[in-house]
Amino acid sequence: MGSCRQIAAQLVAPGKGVLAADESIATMSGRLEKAGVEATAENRRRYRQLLASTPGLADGASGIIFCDETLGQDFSDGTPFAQAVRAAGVLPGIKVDTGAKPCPGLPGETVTEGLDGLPARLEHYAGIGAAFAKWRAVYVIGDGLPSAGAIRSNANALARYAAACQAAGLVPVVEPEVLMDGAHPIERCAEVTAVVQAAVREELELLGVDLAGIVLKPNMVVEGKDHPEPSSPERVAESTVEVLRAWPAGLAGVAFLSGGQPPERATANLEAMQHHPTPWPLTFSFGRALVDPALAAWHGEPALVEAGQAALAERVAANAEAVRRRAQLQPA
Ligand code: 5MM
Repeated sequence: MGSCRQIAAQLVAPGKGVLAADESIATMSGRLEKAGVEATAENRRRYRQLLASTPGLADGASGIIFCDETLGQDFSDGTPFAQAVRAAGVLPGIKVDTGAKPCPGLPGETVTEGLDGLPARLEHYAGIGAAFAKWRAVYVIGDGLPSAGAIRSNANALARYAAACQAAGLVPVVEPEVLMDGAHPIERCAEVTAVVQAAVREELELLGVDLAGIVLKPNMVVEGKDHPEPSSPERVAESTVEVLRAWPAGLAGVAFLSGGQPPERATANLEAMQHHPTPWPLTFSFGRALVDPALAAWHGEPALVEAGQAALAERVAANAEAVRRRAQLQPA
């Protein structure tokens, strides 16, 4: 447990956040094709190498999350991904869920799967160098949704995953994501996020998960993406922190997902969070808000690897700068 606490603290260390580059093969393939890149295993590998070998990545990134395919791949020089990023000062993580799947009894909702055989997979991932893991549960806001069944089932799976990770010496990143899909106001997102997180807390407690050895990866509290009026960063920060206050001071830290927000908005919201004194650090574990500009700049061209890396470096630096504001606003 001691090492989980230490690694969790490293992941949310002041001025750093986590890069989520763990899109499943299907999601990554779709994003490559949209960028005009053929969706092959080799192109997915080249793209992840571009991200992971970005010069200076460790200045703002404490960790990088991969999917199973990438963790089994090597850099072009033959160095396995996990070793290559460790050598660059970044902790490798692994997405261990097998996806959000439709669930009988819960029409229109999903329960995230991946518990079968999990302890053996965790042992394997730890053996090849992973320091932490990630599991994402997804909740939709709709008429009567999310249902109590989806909230409870996903919370239970997240807790079972987290307990298994800590038993294997891997830090669990616990990701309950309330989606931005819909036209709901920010208040509805706050209400749902609070209920979802309360269930996750209860299940974590029931399974004896050490909160000082996990990183919570929640959504920011924002209005639905079809809502006519975007909330200000100050409003998002206030609403998000208010919901998070239910977590005990012992939690290692919070690293937000970006959820489809434009990169600059996610950064502005993250910066606004730093104005609120909290017992735990508030940082980033963004996927799209960090990598979308890099993928667009590279779009598969070998001559544009540096341009892609520059785009990623720019977003990582902006978010690291946002979280560094905390030290100025709240001197220890
Ligand atoms: C990077 O995408 C992750 C995996 O997605 P799929 O398994 O659905 O392909 C995803 O879990 C991601 O880590 C989080 O959603 C955070 O990413 P965003 O883009 O929301 O910041």
